[in-house]
Amino acid sequence: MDKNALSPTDIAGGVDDHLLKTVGVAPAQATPTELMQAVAQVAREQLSRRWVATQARERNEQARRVYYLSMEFLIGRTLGNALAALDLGEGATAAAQQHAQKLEDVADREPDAALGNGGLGRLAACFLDSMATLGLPSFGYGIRYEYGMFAQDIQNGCQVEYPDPWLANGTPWEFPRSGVSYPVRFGGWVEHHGDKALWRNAAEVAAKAHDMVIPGHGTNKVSTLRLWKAVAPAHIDLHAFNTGDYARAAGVKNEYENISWVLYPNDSTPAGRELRLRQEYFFVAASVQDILGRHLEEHGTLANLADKVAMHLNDTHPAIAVAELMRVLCDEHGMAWATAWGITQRVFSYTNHTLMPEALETWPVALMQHVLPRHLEIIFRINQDFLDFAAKFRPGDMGFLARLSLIDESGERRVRMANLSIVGSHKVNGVSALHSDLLVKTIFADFAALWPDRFTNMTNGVTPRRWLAQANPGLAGLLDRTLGAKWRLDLDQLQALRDQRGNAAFREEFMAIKRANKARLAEHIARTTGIAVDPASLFDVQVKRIHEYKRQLLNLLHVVSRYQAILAHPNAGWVPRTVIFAGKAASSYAMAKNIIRLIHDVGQVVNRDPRVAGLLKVVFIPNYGVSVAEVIMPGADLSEQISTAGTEASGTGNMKLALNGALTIGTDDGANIEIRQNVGDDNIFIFGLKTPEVVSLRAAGYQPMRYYESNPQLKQVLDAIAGGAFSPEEPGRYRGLVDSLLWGGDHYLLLADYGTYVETQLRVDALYRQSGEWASRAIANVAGMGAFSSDRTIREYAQQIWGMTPAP
Ligand code: 26Q
Repeated sequence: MDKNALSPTDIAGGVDDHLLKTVGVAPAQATPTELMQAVAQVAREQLSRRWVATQARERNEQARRVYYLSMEFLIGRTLGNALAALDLGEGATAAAQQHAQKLEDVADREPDAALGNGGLGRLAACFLDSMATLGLPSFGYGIRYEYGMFAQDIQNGCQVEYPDPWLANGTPWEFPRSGVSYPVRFGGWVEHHGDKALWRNAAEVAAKAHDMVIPGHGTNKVSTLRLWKAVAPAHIDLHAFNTGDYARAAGVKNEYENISWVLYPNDSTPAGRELRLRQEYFFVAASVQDILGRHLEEHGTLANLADKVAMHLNDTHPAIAVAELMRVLCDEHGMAWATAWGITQRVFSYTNHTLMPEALETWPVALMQHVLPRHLEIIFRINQDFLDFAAKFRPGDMGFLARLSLIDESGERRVRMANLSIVGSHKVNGVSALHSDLLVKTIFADFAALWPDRFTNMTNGVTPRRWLAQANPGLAGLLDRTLGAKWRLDLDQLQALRDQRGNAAFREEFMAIKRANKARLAEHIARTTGIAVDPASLFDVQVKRIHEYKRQLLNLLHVVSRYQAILAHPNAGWVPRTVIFAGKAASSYAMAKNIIRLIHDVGQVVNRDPRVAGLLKVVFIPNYGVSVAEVIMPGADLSEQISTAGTEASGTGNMKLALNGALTIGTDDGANIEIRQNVGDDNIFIFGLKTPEVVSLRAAGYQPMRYYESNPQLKQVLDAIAGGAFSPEEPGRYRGLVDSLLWGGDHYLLLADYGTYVETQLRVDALYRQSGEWASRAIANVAGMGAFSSDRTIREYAQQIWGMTPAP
């Protein structure tokens, strides 16, 4: 494929060369970390070649490009993926062997690039992988956070957060582009001279580009992730510096550079913090300058911008780009407002990732006036034009206009970033069929009435390279032997596995691989929690951010029920289970942190009770992230996707788990519905209220107490938790948590779904006892997951939203 492909000898030689010259150690004495750095350098050189070639080609072709604007890219580790994409895996394995090391241990030394919170950030990383693989001319744009997602430690059962200094030892993967730097301005005021607006800013910071090269698989093409670092302008507070007041000079420098210091956690409610707004504008302003600069270099005019540039908004976090592009086109390039607006709407598209109204991003008008005075003016003008148009659609309907307005006028005036994104885009999408349907029926119904064709669906996907080939080499090997290697680039080929469901030898091999993956996961659990779990037990897995709507607490109610039921009926032939949780709680989200603590407290009691030994274990794996997920996904038997129907936009962990042969127990929510359609009703456990039933139950006046009073099993569970059975040293510890269910309205309807959930878990047991049947259904899950490759998702975006045709 690659005429520059390196032989194993070249690779081993390159590694030794880099150990000596780049890392600075004697090759014979290299530690695993040093070896990791040297192997990375060998890959880096090849990436660099591909980057230069790709850029030259796209420039020559004057290609249309897509720019994916995202505050988050949850990349994880790069080495394993880069070696696979560059076809250097075997050579690197051999090179490591020459140093008496295993490549797996070497790769383990790389820190995760955790520049994201969860699903949205990881989706952006999967999309980059697919854009590169499909050869789509593309850039990701984001922030080079000095500190990524916090590291989670558990102390006495409680989450403790530590900073994530992922750059402390440098990273071999970035290319600092010293020549690519743009000024980004903040604050001040606006002067109007005739019809000209002049923004007199108060402050300015430099945005410096740091690129990560994203290799495509099965192609020499790459994509670029360009991350911006904030750097104080050189002249900053020269006076303090010259008078020897270094502390003050450093303080001023920090005030500028803190913009790219740390990733904001996804709080239960979005924080209205000024620094977050500065972050959003900072990376948008730098990206827009970079994009327009490249366009002008290649085309010499902005008139054809929309023919050559697509900019995608990953949620509303970069929505200020709509106002920024208008500002640059009108104020800096003298374009007429209407012309600029036509271009802007053709350039932008927007993905929404949440239905929950309280999670929609808004900024106080007063804050925006202070930080971005010119942008606020532009937003007001966009709003005026828009409301004039909308008023003709439903004359006299003031409620309609108030809901559509870019400004929320109830209470403290706020800018609605979702409204700005919709008005400024030609396409708006949700991330699963149900979610996209609910968007136009609920939070965006008024916009859908105006512009029905603007709204569409793009069901999420995950990259099979990381989430199957890399994470699960055992299963990947079996697939290669059965189907050939092409499934990596054409995941629909997994369909052929359906024929293997009845093949006893195949089943046996498939389950042997699952057992080995479970043994590996059990080792990870032992190492990180000190708890010994039995790989022969059913591994029941719920891994995701801790959120009330995701209902980790419902899972735990089942665990406690099962514990009590085993005690009551010890000889009922229980299927041994290990219930595995992992996930981070936002630092300010008290209820989420309390749920983590309860999981630990239940574990403390259950795991030490000899009466349930061998039948039930509860573990919480600390510091969930991409690399931990790569160990968990392949080792799961059962995937818990139990959000209240209508709350989980899509989910992507559900896809990773099913792709690795876990059966799903889940609600009729997000992408679970499409997973069911693709794997078949018999191969998934769907339970609980459906979205319309959730709506009508709430409308009828949901009374959680009724379920408590009528279900003795549920009553026993809640009484035990509330009474301190799992916190004997502080019996009242979970009174408040239980009260929030019984008296606080149980907003996410745990008690309403509890009964069917527990029943369904018994059906899971029954199937697991028939190991051949279970294997057949697990295989059916893998076979049905072709549709959930992010390659399919990106093809849809390219064709239906970005106006691009990827190579077939
Ligand atoms: C907002 C304001 C201030 C600070 C942080 C935030 C913030 C940051 C991250 C708000 C939300 C997020 C992340 C949301 C997210 O991950 N949503 C998930 O997106 C996935 C990909 O589409 C879906 O699969 C999940 O269903 C959805 O929850």
